[in-house]
Amino acid sequence: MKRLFVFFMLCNFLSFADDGSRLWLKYDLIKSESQRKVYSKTYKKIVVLNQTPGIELAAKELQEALTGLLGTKIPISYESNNVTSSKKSIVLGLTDLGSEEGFSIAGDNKSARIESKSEIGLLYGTFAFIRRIQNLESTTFQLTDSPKVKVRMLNHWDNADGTVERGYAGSSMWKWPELPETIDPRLIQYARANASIGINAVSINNVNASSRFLTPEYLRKIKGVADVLRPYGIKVFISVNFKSPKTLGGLETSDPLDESVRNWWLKKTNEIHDYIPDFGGYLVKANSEGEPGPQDYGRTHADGANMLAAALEKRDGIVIWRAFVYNADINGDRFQEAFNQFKPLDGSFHEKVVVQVKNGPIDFMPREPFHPMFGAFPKTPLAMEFQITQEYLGQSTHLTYLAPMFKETLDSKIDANYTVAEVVEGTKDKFPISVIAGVANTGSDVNWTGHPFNQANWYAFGRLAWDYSLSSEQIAKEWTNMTLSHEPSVVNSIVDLMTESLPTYIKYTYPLGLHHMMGEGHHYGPQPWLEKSGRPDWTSVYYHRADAKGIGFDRNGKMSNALSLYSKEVQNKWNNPATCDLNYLMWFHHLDWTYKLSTGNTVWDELMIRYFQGPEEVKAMQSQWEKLKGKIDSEFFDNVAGRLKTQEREAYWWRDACYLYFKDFSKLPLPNGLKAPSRTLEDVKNIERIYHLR
Ligand code: GCV
Repeated sequence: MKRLFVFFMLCNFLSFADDGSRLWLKYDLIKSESQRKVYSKTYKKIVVLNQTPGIELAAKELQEALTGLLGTKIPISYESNNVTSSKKSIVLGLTDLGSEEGFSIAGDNKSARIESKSEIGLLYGTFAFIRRIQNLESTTFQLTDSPKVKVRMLNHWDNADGTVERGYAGSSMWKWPELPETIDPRLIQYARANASIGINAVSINNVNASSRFLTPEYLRKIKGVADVLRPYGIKVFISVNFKSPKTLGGLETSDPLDESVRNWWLKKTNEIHDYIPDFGGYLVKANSEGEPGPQDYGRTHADGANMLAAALEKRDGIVIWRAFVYNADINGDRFQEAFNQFKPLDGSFHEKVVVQVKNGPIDFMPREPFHPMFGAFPKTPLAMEFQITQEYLGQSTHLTYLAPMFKETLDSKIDANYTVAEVVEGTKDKFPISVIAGVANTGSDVNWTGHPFNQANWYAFGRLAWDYSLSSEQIAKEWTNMTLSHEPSVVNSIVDLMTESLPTYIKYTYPLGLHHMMGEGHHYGPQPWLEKSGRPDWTSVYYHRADAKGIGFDRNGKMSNALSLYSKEVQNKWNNPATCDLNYLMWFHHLDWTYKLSTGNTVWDELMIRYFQGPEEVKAMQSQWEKLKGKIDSEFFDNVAGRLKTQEREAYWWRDACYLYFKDFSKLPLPNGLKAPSRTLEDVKNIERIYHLR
């Protein structure tokens, strides 16, 4: 037995290639012996004061973590509440103080004590404690923490046939054919990972929803997943197809004001609770991109949402109703659609309804100004919807760390007093419900997320959903320490790469606030020339509006009035092209190619400088990455090195496509020192065409 243990320790030391499946919960032996000693001297046993299944789960997680990190098996002992001596122990116990999901930890060089009012709070406290050790932090500290937002949720866009809409990490993790009889052990890993960052809700299926998920056959399967997630404090939501009463229930209509329809939803809701007693509620995409909804019956979004809320009246669950709606109007501005449709409904939603709004007004572009609905709905709780999966952000081949983007939106000021985060949290308008959601980037890939660095985006989303005041750098540092290395120079280099990755990506794709110029349908790579699609607002020319004079979408009165949807303070920040944040310039202004910017360059020159800098920065990222060879896990290293090569090729693809296309409008030369590519516009158009071949 002893020999086996030594072998295990040796493997740990030699650090075998890692397939990434353990995410940030690696628990590999801490390399520095002196550092290990600090912890092993202090923590010799785990003392559990209240023996409940939830606390046992936390104690076992702690034991597994310490065994791996310190290389010694720490025993768990169960003691009564009146234990007096807790020397050399980590004590886990319930207390009457604090909030439901919060916890406190006090530690010194003799012991540590993790306390919470609830079992789940103790699990969160335990993961926070483990995180401290994974980050080699001091044993002496006091920490009291609780989540700022109540529902911290992943939205899976997983389909009943096992595909994932906008998924870039394999197929669905939910193996529908096998469920519920066979439970994939990966589901437990998934639950642990989520609990470790405080995620407490999961919507299980695509918002472009199939009614299949409401059949008894599928409810049994969803129950199978819910049962695995429950001990980790995670509630399950279902995305519903609004037409289900008709398609599934055989009713004549799905009109939300029809009594038979209302009864159908009530009965269905009761049936769901028979399978999943702690059902989280419904997530709904209605009257958007072809999905059915209340407007099909001349009713409003509030009528639809309130009907579902009424069905949940006697339950804990809530209705999350998405505001991602827009009409095909060539003369309109998609930017304003959701605002205009929902604004008259402010104050008419049932108290169990939260309206979920994407971070920006268009559609998860790499950089969007915050959605103007935040701050303009004092009578409706608004949920934040981020996209963790990188539909428009390099999918699984570009290294793009998203925490800075999440932060940019959350930290945006809606007026002189409040930030977007405070609106979502409910501090501004005092709502009892608050929700923050991220469209998940997980799939069946061994490492869960395709690009190994995309794990960091899942991690960052969870950490910010728990506490939006954390900095992107701190989160990147934590994740790197837990996933890749403790060596300060290595950590600094990786954090630096992560921090610079989004600005670099934006340079070669959407500089100066350009948006929505990606390939049609697949949304991969550039297609700024796209001028005909199923709808005008699915084209690129609708957004960049390039012409012989200039480029950009004037939303300051000339092309639309969208800027007027914001508070006076925000309007004043963005309404003048001379002072508008350059990152948002083309979102609000159409400027002459020769317009002089605050940088001293003309619009054309500045755009080109950025487009040409982008790929060079990717090359610099590659050199920086090469220096890490041998210093981090080899499988992780090789995987990223390969993807960086693809990223470089595709950064040039973006650059060349945008330069070659826009130059025919501006008719201007490249700024000094920049060399035109040898390929033609037709060459780059051909690359995109491949994606439409059958
Ligand atoms: C689930 C974008 C995506 C769609 C997605 C939609 C939404 O349009 O391309 O795949 O559909 O957003 O958020 O509903």
